[in-house]
Amino acid sequence: MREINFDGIIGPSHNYSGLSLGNVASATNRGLVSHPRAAALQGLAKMRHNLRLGLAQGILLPHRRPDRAWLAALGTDVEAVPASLRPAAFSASAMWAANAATVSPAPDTADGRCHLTVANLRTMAHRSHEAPETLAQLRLAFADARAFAVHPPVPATFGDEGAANHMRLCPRHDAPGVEIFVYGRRGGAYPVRQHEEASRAVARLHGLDPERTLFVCQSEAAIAAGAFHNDVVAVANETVLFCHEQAFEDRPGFYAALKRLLPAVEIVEVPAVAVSLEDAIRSYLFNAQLVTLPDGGPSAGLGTGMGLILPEEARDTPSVWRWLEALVATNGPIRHLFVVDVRQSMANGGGPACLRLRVVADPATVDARFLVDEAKLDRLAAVIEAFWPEAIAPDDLIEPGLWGQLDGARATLLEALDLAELV
Ligand code: SUG
Repeated sequence: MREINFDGIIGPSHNYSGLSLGNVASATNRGLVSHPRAAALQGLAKMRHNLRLGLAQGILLPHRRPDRAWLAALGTDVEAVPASLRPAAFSASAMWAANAATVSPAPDTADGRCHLTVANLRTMAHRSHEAPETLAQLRLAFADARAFAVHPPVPATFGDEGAANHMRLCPRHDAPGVEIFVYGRRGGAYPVRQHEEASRAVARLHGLDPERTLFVCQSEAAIAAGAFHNDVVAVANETVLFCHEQAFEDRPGFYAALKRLLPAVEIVEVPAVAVSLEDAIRSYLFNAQLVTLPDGGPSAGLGTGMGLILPEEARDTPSVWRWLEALVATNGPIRHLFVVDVRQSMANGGGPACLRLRVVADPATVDARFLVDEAKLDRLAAVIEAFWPEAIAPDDLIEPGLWGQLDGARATLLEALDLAELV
C-alpha cells in the first residue's frame, strides 16, 4: 500500500473567466488569454518530476466541455446559452483533482476498504456540474469492490469541496491515522465553501472511528484573505502538519486534540510575522505537495525525509523563500524543496497540491489505465501538443469552431488511454 497522486489532466478549454469569488488569482486574472496546451504540458511535467522522485502517479481525465448535458438541464444549449452562463459550461476546473473527492484510506475505515466520496462543489456554478463525470471516472478507476467504496456526493444542501478541506496524519501511510475535516463558518466578504454537515456526513459514510476524527473550523481571517480551501493554508503528510499560524479558528484547541490523538505529530507552523497570510496566498506556499521520499528509490541520493513540491511563485516571494531556506537548514522533518512550473493553473488559483488527489492503496487494485509511467506521459504529451488549443481568450468561447476542437481533443486523449467508454 502506498500513496498515489492522481493529477487532473488540464483540459483543452482552460481559460480565465474570473468565476471563483473569493479566489484572488481567479479574480485578478479574469479576461487574460489562457494557454491550454502549455498548461497541460506543465501539468505533465509536474507528474514526470514526481515520478522521477520515485512517487506513484495516476491521472484523472478532463471533463466534456462545453457541458451540453448541464446546459440542457438549464433549458438551453451551446448556441443559445446566455453570456452569464457560458463560461461556467466551458470551465476546465475539473483539473483541480484535490476537489474531486474526499478519500479515507483502508486502515482508517470500519470495513477495511478505501472510501471515496465525490464532492458536490455546489458553491461555484462552474464547479457544481463536475460531480457526475467525476463519479463515473472514480467508479472505473476504483472498481475493485474488495479494495474500494466510491460514494456519490452528499446532498448539495451542504457544500462539499473534497480533499482540499481534509487532512490525514498517521505514523505511516499504511497505518491507521487521524482524519481532520476542515469546514468554514464565516469568510468575511467571501463565500464559505465547506459545510460542517457535509464533512460529518462524509466521515459517517466512510465508517471512520469518531475517536480518531477531528472537525476543525477554518479561520475567518484566512477565508477573507483568499484561502477559499484549507489546502491554501495547510498541508499534512504522515506525522507532519505544515500550516500557517492563522489557518484555524481555534488553533490551541485543535493542536491539543491532535497531539493527544497522535503524540508523534510534528506541527511546523509558519508565523504571520515571518510570512503574512497575503504572501502565503500569493505564493501558495502551503499548496505544496508534502511528500515522503521513498527509501532506496530514484531519490535515494537525496537522503531521507520529506520534500515540498512548490510552485515557482513560492521562490519568487522573498518572505516565503527566506522562511523555507531556513526551514530546510534546521534538519527537521522537511528537508527538501522542489520547484515546479504550474503557472497556467496558478493564475486560476490552483497550485501543485490542487492538481492532485491523494489515494493510499495498493496500485495493483487500481485500474491500470489511470496510472502513468514516463512512456505513457510521452504519449499524452504528443496528443496535447497536437490537439490542445494554443491560446483561448474568453471571447473565443462563442466560436463554434472551438467547440468542435474541444470535443475532438478530449476524444483523442481518451482513445489514447483506451478509455473511450468515457467519451
Ligand atoms: O475552485 N479555480 C478553482 C481553484 C481550485 C483550487 N483547488 C484547491 N485549492 N484545492 C476554484 O476556485 C477558477 C476558474 C475561473 O475563474 O475561470 C477556479 O475555478
